[in-house]
Amino acid sequence: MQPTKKTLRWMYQTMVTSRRFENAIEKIYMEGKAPAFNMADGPIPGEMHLSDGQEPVAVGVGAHLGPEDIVTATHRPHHHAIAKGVDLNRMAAEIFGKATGLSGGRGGHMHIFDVDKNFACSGIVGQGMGPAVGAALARKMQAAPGVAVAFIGEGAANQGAFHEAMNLASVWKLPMICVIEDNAWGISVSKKVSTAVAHNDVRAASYGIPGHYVSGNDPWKIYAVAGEAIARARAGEGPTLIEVETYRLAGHFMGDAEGYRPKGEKDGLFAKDPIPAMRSRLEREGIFKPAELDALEAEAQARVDDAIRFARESADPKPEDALTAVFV
Ligand SMILES: Cc1ncc(C[n+]2csc(CCOP(=O)(O)OP(=O)(O)O)c2C)c(N)n1
Repeated sequence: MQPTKKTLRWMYQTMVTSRRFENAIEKIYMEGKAPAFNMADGPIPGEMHLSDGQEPVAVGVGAHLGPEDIVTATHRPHHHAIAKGVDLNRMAAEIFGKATGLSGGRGGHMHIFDVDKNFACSGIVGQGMGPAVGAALARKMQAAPGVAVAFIGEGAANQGAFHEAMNLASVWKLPMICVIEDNAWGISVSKKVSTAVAHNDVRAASYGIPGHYVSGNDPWKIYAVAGEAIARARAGEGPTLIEVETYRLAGHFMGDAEGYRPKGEKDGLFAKDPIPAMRSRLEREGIFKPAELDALEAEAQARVDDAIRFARESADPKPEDALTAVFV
């Protein structure tokens, strides 16, 4: 299964939008956080986990998803949210803690919820597995169209919730896909010392379902493997487990000194940055001319600038609204 030119345009532009958005967030996040790094200061309070380098996973899978499909993501959710079509202005406002944010500024960057787009994420590692299985079960019981995709990190695959959810998804033959983003690190802990198997796709055997490992952070390969798994789920044939090798170009969160990285690792990862790599393949194969790609990038930047402006100019939540939407 190969992406069409139209799909490739969307994939490339979505990757660039995600990266430019994060570049902007990264800069603004540091405002007001010097000389002492206090997470609560500045226009973007709280922790910040960037997904730079992991964009191919979001677009390779997201290219197969429609509005009826559900995505549960992680504490590193921006690329997934953008690929699922979450409103960028309201997402930016949520990250800034503004009243116009998706949750009125209550959630922040790790809690991007968009009911209209069937998108959710959580700061709790492995949390999205249960809701993805629940959503897939609901679709099946209601004979409604739609698959559920749970994105998790490779660290989360050692969580109990992962195993319980995969087992039930298989027993009930649910339209669910688990996509593990293997960026090699769970905070500062290397996968090599935390995980008993080299690649988590082999764990699919424990649930009697297909498992696939995709190397190289390659958008084309991810697209092909995800397409097969999603078609299988739509056909009522049950879940699939996919692990994708990807790269975390940033620290675990902003403020991470990354002293645990072996010397030279980052340089090696930046040399494999998937965005310039995709651009050069698109040019080399004559799929897009450089000027067309420049135009796609300019459009992505304009969209990001607009979202940041919207977030900055939005009002803070009012103290008297603090208890709205709090269930007691
Ligand atoms: C249940 C739970 N345990 C621990 C944490 C603290 N924590 C936050 S991120 C993280 C590492 C996650 O690693 P991984 O799943 O590989 O995702 P990545 O950060 O690499 O995207 C941990 C342990 C948490 N948020 N939730």
